[in-house]
Amino acid sequence: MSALLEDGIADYSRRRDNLVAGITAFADWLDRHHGMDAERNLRMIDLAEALRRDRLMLAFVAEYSRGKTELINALFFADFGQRLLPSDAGRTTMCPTEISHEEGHGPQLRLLPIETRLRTEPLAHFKLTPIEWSTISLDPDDPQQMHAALQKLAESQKVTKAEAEALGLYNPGSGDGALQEDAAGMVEIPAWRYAMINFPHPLLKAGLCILDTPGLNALGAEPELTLSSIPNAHAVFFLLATDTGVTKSDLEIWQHYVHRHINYHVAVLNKIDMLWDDLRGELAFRATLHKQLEETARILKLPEEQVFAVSAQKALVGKIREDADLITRSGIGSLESLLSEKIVPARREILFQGAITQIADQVNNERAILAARMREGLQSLRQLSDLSGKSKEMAAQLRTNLVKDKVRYDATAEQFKATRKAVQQHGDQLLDRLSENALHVMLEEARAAMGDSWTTKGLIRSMRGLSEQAIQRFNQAEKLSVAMQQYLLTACERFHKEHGLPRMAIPVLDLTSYRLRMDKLMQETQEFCSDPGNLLVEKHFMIRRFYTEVASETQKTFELSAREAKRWLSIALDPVIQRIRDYKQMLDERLQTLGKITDNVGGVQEQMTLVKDGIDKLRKQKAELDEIAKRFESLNA
Ligand SMILES: Nc1nc2c(ncn2[C@@H]2O[C@H](COP(=O)(O)OP(=O)(O)OP(=O)(O)O)[C@@H](O)[C@H]2O)c(=O)[nH]1
Ligand SMILES: [Mg+2]
Repeated sequence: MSALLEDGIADYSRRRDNLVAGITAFADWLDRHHGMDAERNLRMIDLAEALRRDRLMLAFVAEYSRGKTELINALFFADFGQRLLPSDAGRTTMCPTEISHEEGHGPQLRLLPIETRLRTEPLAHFKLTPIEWSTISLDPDDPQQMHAALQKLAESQKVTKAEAEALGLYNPGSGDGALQEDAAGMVEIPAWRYAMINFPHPLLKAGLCILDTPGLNALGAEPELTLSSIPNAHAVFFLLATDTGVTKSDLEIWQHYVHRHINYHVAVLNKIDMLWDDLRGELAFRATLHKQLEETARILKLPEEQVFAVSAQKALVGKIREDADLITRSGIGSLESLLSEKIVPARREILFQGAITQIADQVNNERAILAARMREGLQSLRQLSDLSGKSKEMAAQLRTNLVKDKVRYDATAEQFKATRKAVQQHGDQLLDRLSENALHVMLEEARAAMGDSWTTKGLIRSMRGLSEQAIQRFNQAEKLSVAMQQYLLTACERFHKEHGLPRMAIPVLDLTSYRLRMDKLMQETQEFCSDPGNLLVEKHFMIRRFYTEVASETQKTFELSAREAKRWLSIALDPVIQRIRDYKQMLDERLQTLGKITDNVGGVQEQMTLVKDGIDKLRKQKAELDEIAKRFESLNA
């Protein structure tokens, strides 16, 4: 593994660990000073856990035989001194392969049998059902054993045309590498539908997850890849080969599955070693390569900086033989820096921004609350010192004024109950819009509308209907989210303007990324539905699968947005309510103090000591919190 890439990933995991440590420190602080707030504490643990489990998904997408697997071998697995994942001429990787590290499992290869395609459950369901998979242990100390076990990824089997059709895998004449009938009337199909490799490589342990995909036809056959895995990957490497240039099916993959991708994507022109020619020399090579890079950028409509030239094979060989010149010449360094300097940091940015805004907002809120309480304490102290040596009437006058303030404040606090109720009602409605149940009803209705026949036309109609209804529901949820945030902001503003409470930072609930995901999914569905090719009766199987995946992806998006909304509801109100209560308590305490003085129960000095002690305690709490805040600031640097 290159030092650069290793550093990039190490830095990423170090920062992530620091962030987790910061969150834990804050949770601990809350626990000590706010007593047992179990729910809030659990939320912190959740957040820390989510960060620890965060994955950076990198997908390799291309037509078959462009060198995806070879590049993955060269980038990540050259240390094993051999070609670990099977890469060979012709179609090799038969099924999508996810490579990552999950704690709690030993190194292993899990394979989902192709026959599961006969069933209607989406792939996501199988991923959660270990019993459906074949598992083979991997021994990282024995590269031979690993190599042999991983050959399974290239396994295929021969079935009759009818069987292939039933599995939705027979699609004569569409694109390169389509599964064809042989002389005996048999079709060669993949033995496995999906593979997951769990492996303790440092990069994978640091949260990198790699998705190796098969070529065009296999891509289309598994809608989860095209509707979910690829669009949701953090970065996509799209591969081309110098010897084939940009073919029709390369372009189809690019346009359909990669280019519209909102996340980061680059094109990698592989196999540049095929242009190396000792007789023509370096200059001629550079000129040819330059021309091909320009051409690629033009066809793909991509800035030239986003087109990389490498030789995955020579990079792998160079690394295994420790031949520095060959490694340099292979161009692999450019992709390694891209990963360590751009992709990993960009992901870190997003991850940190999300977590830091969540936690830093809360830390700052606590700091603001402490600062306000300290200010109020000092104010009481000043008032008390003004009173010392003065008449009791003066204290009585102060008390009368304070009672008036308190009455006004209590009225506003009472009104806040209505705000709280409105926010909660909006929240409930919002969650209802996005609830699993609501979606289930929608799906059932759609299913009933199309009847038991699952006819192509019926499916298309119901898919359109489903997508329209889903987007409508999402819109309603988004509107509710805006309204409930506005309610809370207005109420807080009132406390600030009318009673001088400091302005509070209200956390923001932003559903934009989910709306983009919905929009894209809907666009995808509409395009699929209006493609006349998909109306053919034989496509019935594909449509049904697509429908299942659209439903499952919509469900996922609803679920994730609902989770965000729930989280917001559970964190946005508490600090405001607490602040309102704190202020009320402060007013009560002051009234009590003044009462004691006017009633001759306590001396001014005695009261001042009490207030001073209170301020000291707050100061200590604040110092601890400042330390925690500093940790977050250093993370942001
Ligand atoms: N000359 C040369 N051959 C390469 C290079 N990279 C890959 N190959 C060869 O190209 C063939 C296909 O490589 P794979 O890595 O299997 O390609 P793939 O894109 O994973 O193909 P599928 O798994 O079938 O989708 C293999 O024989 C590789 O050795 C390269 O940089 N130069
Ligand atoms: Mg491959």
